[in-house]
Amino acid sequence: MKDFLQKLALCVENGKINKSSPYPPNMRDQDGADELAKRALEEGVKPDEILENALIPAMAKVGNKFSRKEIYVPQMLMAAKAMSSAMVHLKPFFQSGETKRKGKFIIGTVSGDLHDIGKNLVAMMIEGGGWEVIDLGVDVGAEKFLKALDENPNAIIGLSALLTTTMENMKNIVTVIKEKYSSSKILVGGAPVTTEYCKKIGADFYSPDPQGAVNYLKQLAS
Ligand code: B1M
Repeated sequence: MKDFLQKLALCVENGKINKSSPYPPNMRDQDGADELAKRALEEGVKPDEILENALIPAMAKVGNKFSRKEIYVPQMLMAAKAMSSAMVHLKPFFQSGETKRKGKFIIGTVSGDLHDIGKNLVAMMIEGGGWEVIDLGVDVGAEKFLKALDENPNAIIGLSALLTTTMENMKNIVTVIKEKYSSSKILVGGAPVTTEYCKKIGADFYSPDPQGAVNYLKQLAS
């Protein structure tokens, strides 16, 4: 069984989505994350075992390689897609409550900003880290974040910003959230954001990349 999960982990690490996917060329015509996750469940492997022993370690490896600049955005996106194709089979078990997730994470790109590639990568990595992700999309203002928090009061919040012109909206969102939920944890990121800026606006943590975000959440959950 261990071999089986190792194969699945390798598919995620290398971005092998399913059998018909031509990427990566050296895994052509082999089963991908889609088929292997489905088969694992059919053979009685528990969904949380698949997540903990295959998907999460594979995505952590991907995140670390990306942080070390050993792989780039396209490879990371393929890995995230492979992970998502496996998650399709696992999700019903998590949604039914039969299998528990580590917690909830609400993420969005701040108001005025339509960039979502980095935000999506962070969301996918965090989902791959075993969390339920509520993705509010782009151009998200304080009210929408508050509404999501009202519905999920213990969730951790993630704000992404790519534009220097609208990153100031991050400050307003953090202020409004902290006014109502003073103990909430807010993680910020995006190209123009820095640790200094994070401190200045009263957010809790800045991560330059998705793996740092995953590590922060892991630390909060322990
Ligand atoms: Co725009 N754009 N863009 N753009 N765009 C930039 C950001 C810009 C730097 C290009 C430039 O001029 N050199 C510039 C901003 C300049 C500035 O603010 N100082 C810019 C501009 C000006 C604009 C427009 C205003 C252009 C115009 O219309 N005149 C306009 C704004 C629209 C709007 O948002 N209101 C605009 C539009 C667009 C497109 C729609 C065409 C497209 C976005 C498509 C999309 O996202 N779906 C686009 C793109 C693609 C870019 C560039 C080329 C690439 C951005 C990107 O996706 N990078 C960008 C130039 C560049 O960066 N070379 C640029 C890859 C992505 C993986 O990185 O998002 O940084 P990034 O995410 C990283 C980290 O930052 C971190 O993790 C990710 C992986 O490491 N991270 C987090 C991100 N969020 C995080 C959250 C976290 C933690 C980590 O915790 C919550």
